[in-house]
Amino acid sequence: MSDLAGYFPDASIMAGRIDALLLALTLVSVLVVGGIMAVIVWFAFRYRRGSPAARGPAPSRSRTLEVVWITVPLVVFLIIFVWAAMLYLELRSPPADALAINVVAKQWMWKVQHPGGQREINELHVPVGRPIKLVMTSQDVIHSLFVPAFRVKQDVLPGRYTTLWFEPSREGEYPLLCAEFCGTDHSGMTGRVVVMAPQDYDQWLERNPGAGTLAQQGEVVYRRHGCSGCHGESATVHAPGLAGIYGRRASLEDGGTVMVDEGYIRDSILRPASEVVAGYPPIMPSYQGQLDEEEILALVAYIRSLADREEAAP
Ligand code: HEC
Ligand SMILES: [Cu+2]
Repeated sequence: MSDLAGYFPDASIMAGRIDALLLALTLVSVLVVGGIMAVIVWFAFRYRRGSPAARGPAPSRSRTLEVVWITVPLVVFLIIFVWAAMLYLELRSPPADALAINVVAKQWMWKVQHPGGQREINELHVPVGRPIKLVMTSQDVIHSLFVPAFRVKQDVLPGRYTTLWFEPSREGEYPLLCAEFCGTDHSGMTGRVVVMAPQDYDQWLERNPGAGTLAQQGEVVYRRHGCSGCHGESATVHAPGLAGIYGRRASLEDGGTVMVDEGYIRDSILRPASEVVAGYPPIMPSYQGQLDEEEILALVAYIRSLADREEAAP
């Protein structure tokens, strides 16, 4: 289905499929409501006062009728359930090659960090035809990022990362909204997504250089806050090396293992005592209150970039 009467342009590869599900659900609901309304009206007319319709005792049971009214709705709703669940799973699993872009929400704006270090506010530039994964967090209250043209919406929470992915299928500009009431200027917390041809996107990146790539910005934070004093190769403290940890499973002191992703690295920095790496003393200080969300995301990008290199963390 295209564009829902021009009101909601459809600009991602998933949009058409989400619309199809919505349309099917609406049709089924209309059929059910319509059927019940028709029977109500018919009964009201047929059994109106003074009508000669038979009013003897109703048949007490009909096995066929019971079987039909149990199985037909069951099958219809199970089909919708499986259909929706499969679509939902796909929407929840970003492709591995997705371009990761960070979003930090705050009252009342969207701050965007690109891997190349480019930053923007209330605007999100993305290339067409490439899966994009947004790693999002909030600096204050709960917000929700909503791009109707892509049919995606995800809550953005303080204290943790949530993700969302989409693949823009059409160039153009589309509204970006906050869909969770977040205070006085909630209604003004809007922006736009600009979907560009890949070569235009590359030019845009070049025209807006940041202070180095996000990973380089993270390295600066890493040195400034003394992480290298413990995690560096020449450190005398017994601390784990950070190269190559991203994307692997870490063994914890309590015997469990955990996937090293953005959320785990964030927790390691802010609440080091909550997940202590097996074989190391719990001496890492908490950086709660010393780093803002953008710096933490830059640190995550830096540690992630170490995964691609062979040598240990500097
Ligand atoms: C005082 C020494 C010290 C400092 C400073 C320090 N760390 Fe750590 N860090 C440790 C130790 C020891 C561990 C392992 C025990 C644990 O998990 O708490 C660790 C664990 C970690 C882990 C989990 C590693 C894994 O293999 O799963 C990450 C990520 C991390 N630190 C990042 C940082 C960052 C980023 C900074 C700077 C903002 C930093 N650390 C500063 C000592 C330190
Ligand atoms: Cu908001």
